[in-house]
Amino acid sequence: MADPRIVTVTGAAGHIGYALLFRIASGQLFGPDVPVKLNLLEIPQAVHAAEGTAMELDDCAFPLLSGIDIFDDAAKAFSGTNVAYLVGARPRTKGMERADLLEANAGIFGPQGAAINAGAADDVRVLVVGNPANTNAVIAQNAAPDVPADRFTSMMRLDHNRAISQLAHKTGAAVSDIKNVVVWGNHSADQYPDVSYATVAGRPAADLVDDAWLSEEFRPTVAKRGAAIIAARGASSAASAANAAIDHMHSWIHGTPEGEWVTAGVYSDGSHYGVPAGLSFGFPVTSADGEYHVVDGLEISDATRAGIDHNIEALREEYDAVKALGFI
Ligand code: NAX
Repeated sequence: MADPRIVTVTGAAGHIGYALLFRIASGQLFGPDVPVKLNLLEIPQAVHAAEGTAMELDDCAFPLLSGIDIFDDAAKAFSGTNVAYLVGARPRTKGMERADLLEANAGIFGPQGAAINAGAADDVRVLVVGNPANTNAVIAQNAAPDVPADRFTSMMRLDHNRAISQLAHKTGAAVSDIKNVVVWGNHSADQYPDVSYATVAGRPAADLVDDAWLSEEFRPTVAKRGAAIIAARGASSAASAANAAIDHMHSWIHGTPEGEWVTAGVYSDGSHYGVPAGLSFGFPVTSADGEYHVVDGLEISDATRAGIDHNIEALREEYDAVKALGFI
């Protein structure tokens, strides 16, 4: 059997952590022949709760789980890490300004990026889930100058999956018949879910749905789905977020099918669709040979252009705020 892959999950005692760890340990990320070692990172107050999760992982007797360690020290938690899920973040609390939120999260994602830089494996892949995910990914990436910038990604896959599902419901098609939706930009209400290139059982989605549905139902439903889940469950998306986190990393490691793309928040090098360098932006991406590649050359309508530009503006404001605070 291969050597164990080391997966570090921050915020391991939280809701998403609870939904994510068991799926990784059961082999859904690397496949049925690859053992996994889990490193759980938590703040000191939550270490005991993480121990409870580790006890349950033990009780599953997963054949592929070679060990679990729990840390409250990022340097130790990221030592030798192949896959890093940065889930734990500082939530926005009442009265908190955006700058306060960015500053609090920079205090988490900066040191974690530095710890990844210092000790992670050469092939480390990072997915930032904790919000504001795109800008937290930028902060972590800037703190890791020796790691290739494109190893830092942010999670847009839940938005992508939500878009697929809404289009499937509307057209009566199976989810598996929907290809090539994309959610441009930011994992926030600013995002631009787009079916311009999507197909439904091989037919252009644009022939099956009208503009009124797209602007009045589809885009707001996808963009505000997180809030709708909170209103219904009384808690934020956890299992669907963990599922998307598995999907994102699975596509990255194992590739995407020929002719199909997914959405990922990836490092912008400034050469795609006018998105400035340095942002972590939701793009259509394919994956091959262990790397994500932005799908280039798509024809961009005026509406999509406006959607992309709106997201550039939103993410650039966050970027500038973090820069002004001295974190990047
Ligand atoms: P929880 O509050 O249940 O768990 C967060 C955990 O992170 C807690 O156990 C906390 O102790 C831990 N934590 C806080 N600071 C830490 C640090 N410095 N190091 C290690 N652990 C730390 O939140 P949960 O529901 O699990 O959500 C986690 C994050 O995912 C939130 O920021 C949330 O907004 C974000 N989400 C992102 C999504 C995306 O698509 N990008 C979708 C789902 C989710 O809303």
